Parts: sequence; C-alpha cells; structure tokens
Amino acid sequence: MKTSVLVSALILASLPAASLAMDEHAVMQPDALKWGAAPPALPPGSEVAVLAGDPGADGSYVVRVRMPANYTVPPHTHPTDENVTVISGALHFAMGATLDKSKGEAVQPGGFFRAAKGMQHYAWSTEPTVIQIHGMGPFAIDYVNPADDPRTTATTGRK
Ligand SMILES: [Cu+2]
Repeated sequence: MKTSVLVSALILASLPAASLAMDEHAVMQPDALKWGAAPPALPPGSEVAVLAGDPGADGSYVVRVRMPANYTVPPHTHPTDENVTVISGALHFAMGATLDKSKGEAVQPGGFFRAAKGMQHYAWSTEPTVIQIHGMGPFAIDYVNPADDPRTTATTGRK
C-alpha cells in the first residue's frame, strides 16, 4: 500500500505541471482569455487565444481566433481535421482552390463547420468575428497558391 502510493507520487511528479493542470480541469471565463497576435501563417490582423493544449504540438488543442471585418483566409488545406465553431459575428466558408466570395455560406454564431484533413477551403468575414477551432495538433496551414502565404509575402519581417 505504502509502496504503491509512493510510486504514484513519483509518476505524478515526473509529469510536466502544465499538462497535469490542463488535463484535469479547466474553466476559463471570457475575460481570462489571453489574446495575442495570430501566428504568421495567418494573414495579419487577427488575434489568437489558446484555451487548451498546444496547437503547435501533438495532442488536442482549442483556440479562438478573433478577426476584423473583411478578413480573408485564402484557399488552403490543413494536415489535420479542422473543426470550427462560430462564437460571434459570422464566418463565410467555402470549398475549393479558388477564392470566390459569391460561393459558400455565412456560418452564424453557434454554427459549426468541419474541414477534413487535406480539403481545400477558404473563409472570410464581413464583420468582426470570433471563431473557436479545435482538433488534434499540430495545427498547420498550407496555402493552395504559395503567393497567398503570408509567410512568403510578408514585408514587415514576420516569420
Ligand atoms: Cu482552414
């Protein structure tokens, strides 16, 4: 009995504190979200808050993305399934390799869309919009047209 308690304590002690805290329980009120500039893979102008996990690593993650009106993410794919819930505003979402804002559908708050791994799609806002993305990391974006990739077109030193 005593030995097994000790072994459990040692196993717990060897786990990173952050992962323990994250795995067990998390409550986050809206004003506790920590917003920061979106990663350079996204067009400039949006902000991201990480709610759970690490979107850059293996494992589950939950993030929010806050974007201004008229923000566009050009046609792209993801190496993992992308699950998007609209929190506020509206996100227009369409499938295909060519940006065409006459297509698609404006997903309303509470609405959801899923882009399976490798599916070509694009999205845009017409008003300030917040979405939540969840899935299994690592999250990445591959633009269909390399000229659309903000990492290659940035002139302000974003990397
Ligand atoms: Cu996407």
